[in-house]
This record gives sequence, structure tokens and C-alpha cells, in this order.
Amino acid sequence: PQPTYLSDYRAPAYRVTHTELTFDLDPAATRVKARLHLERHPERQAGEPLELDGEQLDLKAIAIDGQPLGADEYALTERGLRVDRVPERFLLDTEVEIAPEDNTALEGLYRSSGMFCTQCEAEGFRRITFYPDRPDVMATFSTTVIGDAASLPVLLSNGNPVERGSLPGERHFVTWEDPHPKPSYLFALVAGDLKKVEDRFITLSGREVSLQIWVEEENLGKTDHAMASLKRAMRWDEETYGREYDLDLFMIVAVNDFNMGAMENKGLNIFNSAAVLTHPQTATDAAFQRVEGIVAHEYFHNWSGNRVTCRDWFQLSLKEGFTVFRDQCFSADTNSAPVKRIEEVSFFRTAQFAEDAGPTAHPVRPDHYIEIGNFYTLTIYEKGAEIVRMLRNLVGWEAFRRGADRYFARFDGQAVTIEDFVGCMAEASGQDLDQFMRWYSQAGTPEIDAHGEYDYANGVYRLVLRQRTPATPGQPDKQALHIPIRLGLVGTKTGRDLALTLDGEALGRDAVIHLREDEQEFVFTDVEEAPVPSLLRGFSAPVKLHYPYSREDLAFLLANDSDGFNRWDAGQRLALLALDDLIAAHRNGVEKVMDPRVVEAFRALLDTDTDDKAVLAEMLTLPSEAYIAEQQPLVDVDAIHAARLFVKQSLALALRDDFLRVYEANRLDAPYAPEPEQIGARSLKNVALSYLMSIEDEEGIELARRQFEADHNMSDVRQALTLLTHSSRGDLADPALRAFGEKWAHDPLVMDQWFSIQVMRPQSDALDRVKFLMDHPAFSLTNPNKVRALIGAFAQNRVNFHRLDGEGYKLLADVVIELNRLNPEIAARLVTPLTRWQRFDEARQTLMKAELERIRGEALSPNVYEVIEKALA
Ligand code: B3K
Ligand code: ZN
Repeated sequence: PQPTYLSDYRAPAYRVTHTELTFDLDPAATRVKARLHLERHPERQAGEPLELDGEQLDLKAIAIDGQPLGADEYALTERGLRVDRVPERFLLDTEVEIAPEDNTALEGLYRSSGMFCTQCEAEGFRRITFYPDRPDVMATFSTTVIGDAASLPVLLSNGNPVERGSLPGERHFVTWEDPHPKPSYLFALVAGDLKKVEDRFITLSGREVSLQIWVEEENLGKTDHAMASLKRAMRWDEETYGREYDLDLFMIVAVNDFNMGAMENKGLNIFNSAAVLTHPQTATDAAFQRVEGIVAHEYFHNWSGNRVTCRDWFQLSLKEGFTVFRDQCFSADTNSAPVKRIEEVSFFRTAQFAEDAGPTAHPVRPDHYIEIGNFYTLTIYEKGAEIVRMLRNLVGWEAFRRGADRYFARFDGQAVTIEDFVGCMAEASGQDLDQFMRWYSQAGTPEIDAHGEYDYANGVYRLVLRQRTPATPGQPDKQALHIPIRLGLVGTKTGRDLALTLDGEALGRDAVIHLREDEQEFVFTDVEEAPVPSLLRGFSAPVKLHYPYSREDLAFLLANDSDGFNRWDAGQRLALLALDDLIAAHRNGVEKVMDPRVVEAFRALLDTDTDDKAVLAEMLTLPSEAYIAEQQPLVDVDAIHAARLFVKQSLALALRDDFLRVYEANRLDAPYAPEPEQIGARSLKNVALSYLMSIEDEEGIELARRQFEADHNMSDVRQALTLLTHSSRGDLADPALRAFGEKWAHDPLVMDQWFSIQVMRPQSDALDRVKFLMDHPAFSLTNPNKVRALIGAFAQNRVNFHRLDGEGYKLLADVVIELNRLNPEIAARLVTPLTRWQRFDEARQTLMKAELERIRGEALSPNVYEVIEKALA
């Protein structure tokens, strides 16, 4: 496979103004007729050949302006279809046959639980018909769907239904028209035996929009939360960005087999059922929040992505980074904002930092790719969102909003670039954002070394910041970035933020300084007392910040910092310092001793009377094994596991009564509601329970048992089941797992949780359980949710996946090899943990590389090929 380069971009030779499609649905042989209204692109020469993309299509007929083409007038090529001589403006008619039932890649038109559905982003439309399948070709669509009336009573596509009727042979049809020009990746079709839940929304300008969620009949009771989230998101986008919905109908469909979370097809969003269905008995608080976020995300794409789309796939973050930022702000507004930020950053620093440090590191705007399907990454999405957040903070919300208005107005109906977006922000704010653009082209996580000194005699605080970005594949040398650093100086006497005066300018008590050079010194004057600096407040830039904090400094910030995010981060840093010692002790076979300062800091936390219980729960949560691993030069999975468990148990032993008290104080009898206050109390209670269970405290065990049996809501049940399953006592794990598995055998989304919980257990039988469960009737290798729940989850089980006999690696490689044939996109994602071999000891490196080599020996899809080649480069 050959790479595609950003620098090779050219406008398409021909554009499509209108697309007419007719689908005659059949599982084995669907016929697709396409009539494309084509014309030469004004920027391109006359007389160029017409080249269309097409994969796995069986061409049955082709005509131009009604004249069938002879065999010598067109050619089927590796890419698709070429016609050498075409007029300036013409109609192209084609008819192809495709086989949805054989489509296990879940790209293009495929079958899922008896229904037909599509996934076209990024390049799936070319598996439906011959087409210029690129985002800068935007056309209006008119789509007729024909299907069996009895088995496919519902026939959906983008836009509005304009005609329907019966056909001979017990068939029927519906014709849909989408008046908004769109690229082919936003096309969608759904046909099946579905039921709908309906609601309505009145837009700001008073138009009525019909809202429909389509599901299988048994899921009719699981759509309330998605519907409520959709309405909140529609209102939020009107109030926050002035963006109104633009069709009379907005549909969401839940599909069981789906590669990603969801897809923003115009007027017809298709969702992985896991990203839309909820019920208090089947979905956790986290799942409720995820659904709200994804529903909003896909809805927001209607403007950031659909009305204004990407010129080419290198600009993917233009729509994804911006839309993630929009959904993050929406969720922060509807939930507890500080805890939202803590969750985002804690995930980001674990997963995106690891990606940025690994062999598949790439800039937020890559300059080449082999398979674009491999670039739906944490870097494009989450780092892209962090860049947009920095922009918002740099120019301020008002200028940012003006810039966004300008962007939507100027580029409506167009396919544009990241420069177009940032350009609007520069114009609206009058700021120079040239250096800032490097964030888009430079891969890798910048590291900042900070050093501060207080001059008592003169009341001066000097802060020196040095930045460097490590080399990443293909980018050995990096340039200095423009890094906004929000900070405060916390007075050690008063515990209050001190007034900041920089170069004679008063900046208030919480300010942003701009690091633009490799090294810069900031001199604060009139600093009344010795401070501890609180740096990078709110995670104001996606960087690693090193400052030689003492444990006393960190305990002080944990108690006093006015920035909630940095208070949490101080606690994490403090725990990490203690963990470092314990990891070393474990490796050296020395007795482990708990740092009393951590115990005291936690005791103080447990004594605080806060109304943000969700934040307190986060503060009481130790850094994950994965995050601890990120901080180590070389990952020692066993030492990390042992050290973390030791800290947890030491805290539980020392603070047992406090944890019990917190547990009791946060029990809820009220009916379940996914609301911030309840969610906060539940998280706090369940964190307390996890400490008690870490020492297998008798009272704790009893509480977990009762919580499991009370069956009040899935958050509580899942936490109890997890703790019972992860305990060392088989008499606790097995009965609970059995009861749960029998009760929920009929519900695939709950069975996914049941799979994950068992294969995440730290006991050494986890691998055997994976093998055993792969034969379970509820498991299927062709369902991505199942693969993620069982195999993906096991690969996060650090001690067991990284077993020294290499059996964990071997199992993953076996599955990747099988999925490479069935579903390359999922295979390429699943292999990720093996590609991080550089981080481990030599024995594990050898084992991991051997599995990568074994995969390389197969006939590989472009997806897996690209990842493996990078991993072994
Ligand atoms: N835009 C889709 C991504 C689908 C990509 C599949 N290869 C989901 C989203 O970001 O909203
Ligand atoms: Zn998106």
C-alpha cells in the first residue's frame, strides 16, 4: 500500500452537483443504481479523464447521457472506474451489485441483527457505488430505498421523506431528499424492523423539528436519556453558538454492530447501541454520561462537520477537535464542570500521551497516511480539542464566538482547512496565531521544566520555564511552541493566591503567561510572601510539566490551591512520589513503608465537607496503573501493581473507619437519576467501598454483597460485582458472576460488562477466563462491542496481559490475525498495546516483537499493515 500526502492535494477534476440513488435491497445481492450529475471543476483543465472510487463492486451497467458505454470506453482500475473521454457536463448512470451479508468490515452497506445499515466515513461509500469519494465533493442527494415490506417495514435515508408506496412482489419503497449539499461520507441508509420513539423540538426561530429514535422493539424503554440529551444539546448549541437545526426531521438509529461510537450522517445519525441505550438497571452513571456526550457530539457535527466540512482527510481534526471541544463544554455545563475536566485530563494524560510517545505518534494534522481509518485517534480528537480549548483561552470566549460565527458564515456549504478555521479566530481577535499553528504540525508531547526562586529581600519571584518536544517518527527536530500557562502563586503563610505583577503589569491573582521561546524567565515583583507556584491550572496546555515540588509543597497545594483541578493534580503528584519509592522498594526486594504524609493528606480529604462529592471521589482515587506506568522510564507491571495495591491497602487500614463513615453517609434510597448530585454521592460511596474491599474487610465484604443484591441501579451493582470478582476469594466472585450472567443473558450490552469485569481481574486465571469466554454463546468475533469487552479489556489488564510466558500477547495476536480478515479497522485498533513494546523490559520486548512479526507474516489489510510497519520500524 502507498501513502497519500497532504502536499499532493488537488481539487477534483469533476464535481457532482446532484446524486440520485436507488437501492433494491437484498442480503446477498443488493442492486444500487446511481445517477450522478457531473460537471468539470472550474479550476481544472478540460479533457481530463473521469476517475471514480469503487471497491468490491460488481458493475452491471454504465451509460453517459443515456448512452450505454462500450467495453473500450471505460476501464475498471485498481482504484475504481475510469472514463477517458467525458463532456464538460453530463449524467453518469451506473448500476452495481453488492453483498451486504458478506460485509464483516462494517464499512459501506452491511447487515446487523437483520437490518441493513451503512457506515461511510471515511471511505465506505466507495463500497456502495462508483463515486468521487472525497469530502470536497458535495452534492444534494435523492435516495430511493426499495425493500421487502414484511421484514423491512422501515426504510430511512438522509433528509426528508417525499414519496412512498407499494411495489409488486410484497415490496415497498420510500424516497428521501436531502436539500443540503453533502460529501458522500455523510450518506446513510437504514432498513429494518424498527420501532420509533418520537418527540419534538421548537427551534429558536420557532420551527418545529420532529425527533425520532429508532430501535429494536425490546429497546423501546431505553431511549429516554438519549432523547433528553438530544434536546438539551439542540438548545445548548442555539444558546452558546447561535446554531439552529436545519431540517424538519432529526433521526437517531441504534445498531448493534458498529465499529465506532456513532456517526453524524446528515439528519440520520447512526449509533452503536452502546452509545445510545440506557436504563437505570442496565447502564452505569458513566454510561449515562457517555451517551449524553456522544448524542451531543454527533448533533453538534451538524454544523461543525456537515454544513462546514473538511477539504481532505488530513483536516479531520478540523471537525473532530472542534466538535469534541464543543461536546466537552456542553457536558461541563450540564454536569459538574471540575470533575468533567479532571476526567478528561486524566484520560488524556494516560492514553493520548502514550500514543504521542509511541511508534504511531502523528501530528494533529498528519501530512501522510496509508489508511485514513487508522487516524481516528486520541491525537486527532482529544489533542485536537485541547488545541481548540487553548485557542478559546488565548483569544477569550467573545472573540472565539465571533470567530466561530465568521467561520460558519463564510464557509457554509464548503469543504475547508484548519487554516480557514484558525484564520477566522485570528481575524476576530486581531491576534497573531502563526506560531500557534505549530501545534497542528508537530507531533509529540512538549515537556516543560520549571524552576522557581523567591528572593525574600526584594519580594521577587523568578520563574524559569524551558520547553522541549521529544523527537517522534519522521520528526527529529522540533520548534518552540506557543504554550499558554495559567498560574497562581499561593502564599505559604496565608494559603491564598498572591497578586501577580509581571513586568510592571498587574495581572490579578490567576493569570496566563505565554511561553514562546525554548527558555524564558518570568520575574514577578511585589510578591509579599514566599509562594508555592500552582502551574498549568486547569491543564491550560497539553504538556508534561515538571517542577521539583517537595511532598510538603504538594500537601500544601492539595489543601490550599484555589484551582480545583490543580488541587486534584497535587494529590496525584503526591501519590506518585510515594508510589515511586514503593516501586523501587518492590524491585529491590526491600520492605515497603507507607509515607505518612499521604495518609494524613487523605485523612484530611475524608474530613472535608464538600458539596462536590464527585471531585472528592476523584481526589481519593489513586493514579491508575496505566498512568503510573506513563511516568516510569521503564514499565515494571508487577512492581507498579504491587506498589499501588500497597498504597491502597495502607490507606484502607489506616482510615478504615473514615471510609466506612463516608460509605454510610452517601447511601441513597431515592429512585435513580443520572444527575450530578446523585452521581457524585455514588462515586464517593463506591470509592470508599473499593478501599474497604482492598483489605477484604469483613464489614466491607458484607456491604459489597448487600449492594450487589439490593440491585438498585447498575452503577452500584457493577461496582459491587467488580469488587467481589476482583477479590481473592472465589466464594465471593463465582456466585455473584453466575447470578449476574444468568439474569442478563438476554441483554448484549450488560453481557459486555459481564465479560469485561471477569477478564480485568488481577488473579492469574484471567487469561483462562478469556479463552473460556470466547466460546460463550454471547460472544462473537464479528461484533466490535464484544471484541472490545473481552479482548480489548483483557489487554488493559496489566499484570495478566503482560504475563512473562507471553501467553497474553499470543492470544491478542491470534485475535488480530483473525480480525485482519474480518474487520481490519477493529484489528488495527486492537493491536495497539503490542505496538508499545519499547516501554517494557527486554524479556517482554522480545515476546511482543515476536507476536508483531508473526502478524507481519500474514496477508495484511492496509490498516494492520500500516500499524505493524510503524511498530517494527
Ligand atoms: N465521525 C465519526 C467517525 C467515524 C469514523 C469511522 N472510520 C464519529 C464521530 O467522530 O463523531
Ligand atoms: Zn466526531
